[in-house]
Amino acid sequence: MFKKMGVYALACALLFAFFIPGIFLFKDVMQSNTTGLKTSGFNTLLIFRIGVLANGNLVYYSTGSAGEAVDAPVATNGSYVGGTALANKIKSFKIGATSISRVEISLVSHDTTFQNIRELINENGTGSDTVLYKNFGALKTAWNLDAFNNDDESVYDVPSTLSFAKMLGMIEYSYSITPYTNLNFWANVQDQINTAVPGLLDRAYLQTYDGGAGNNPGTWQNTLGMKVIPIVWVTNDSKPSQGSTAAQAQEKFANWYSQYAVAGGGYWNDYDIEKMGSSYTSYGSGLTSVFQEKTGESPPVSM
Ligand SMILES: *[C@@H]1O[C@H](CO)[C@@H](O)[C@H](O)[C@H]1NC(C)=O
Ligand SMILES: *[C@@H]1O[C@H](CO)[C@@H](O)[C@H](O)[C@H]1NC(C)=O
Ligand SMILES: *[C@@H]1O[C@H](CO)[C@@H](O)[C@H](O)[C@H]1NC(C)=O
Ligand SMILES: CC(=O)N[C@H]1CO[C@H](CO)[C@@H](O)[C@@H]1O
Repeated sequence: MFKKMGVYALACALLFAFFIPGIFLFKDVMQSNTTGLKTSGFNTLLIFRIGVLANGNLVYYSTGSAGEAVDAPVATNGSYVGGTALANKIKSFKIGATSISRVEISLVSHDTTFQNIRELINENGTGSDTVLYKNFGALKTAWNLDAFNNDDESVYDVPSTLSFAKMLGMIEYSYSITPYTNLNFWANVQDQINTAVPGLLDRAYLQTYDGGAGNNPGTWQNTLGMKVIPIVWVTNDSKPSQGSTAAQAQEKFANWYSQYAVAGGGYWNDYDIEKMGSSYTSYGSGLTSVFQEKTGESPPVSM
């Protein structure tokens, strides 16, 4: 079995049982550096982003190399329609020489996604015969997904958030959040979701840049009642003041780990790493060096 798994995967499995190094995929997964993402020490990829249309159908919205919008319908009327190439690409993240063990899809309120979810649930509920249920089920199967990531930044409707989380739990998604503000809403959601289905909401990523620049991981952990995974924005030419080099990020992670014993760390986002010619290896080791040192595990061996 060890031989089949490969030394690389085995070492990663041992190492990554202890902490969470993640990265958000803002760039179209068909155009980004798959090898860089799989072999730089990350164990979690968050695909940014899936939109929910008013009729419950799902679209993958991302950004191409030249900054162009990439919009691909992926689930329609209960069936996967995103194509084999895209499905194979996403499934490949967890296959072969890789440190990735968890792939999440992120939904954000830059569009009407969370309003649509609220309307769909208010009208037809979350039964297994609804288009919402069937589309999320079809996407999970087609992409071999592990978790759903809630990045609601404006709607903040507790009842539909709870119903939707329970529905995703029925389809066997794990559930995570990526707040930047509104701590009381998220603490309430954490409490209600995990009271209804213990352990369903298992990760809280925390934005520490831009609107969330003032966030203190210790304060969030205390109020949320769970460990957080602070997210840092990599070097970027859109808001340079919000960017961190790999060395600066490493220093932040080290401080947060020693002060608050955070559960890991991560980055926003791969598009900027590639656009700015930065190194996945350096950003990856900004995480592994901090958390691995603390857990006393040896680094993953390369193939
Ligand atoms: C992809 O990332 C790896 C690891 O950082 C790097 O060695 C490689 O040069 C990158 N490939 C491209 C095409 O940029
Ligand atoms: C949606 O799927 C149902 C059941 O598979 C089918 O009866 C219906 O015609 C489909 N509707 C559309 C618009 O494709
Ligand atoms: C609710 O279900 C009915 C019956 O299947 C359907 O006609 C209607 O479009 C659904 N509403 C929404 C918002 O999807
Ligand atoms: C994630 C993000 O907002 N990236 C931005 C970084 O800067 C470039 C250039 O301004 C933008 O095109 C990206 O959208």
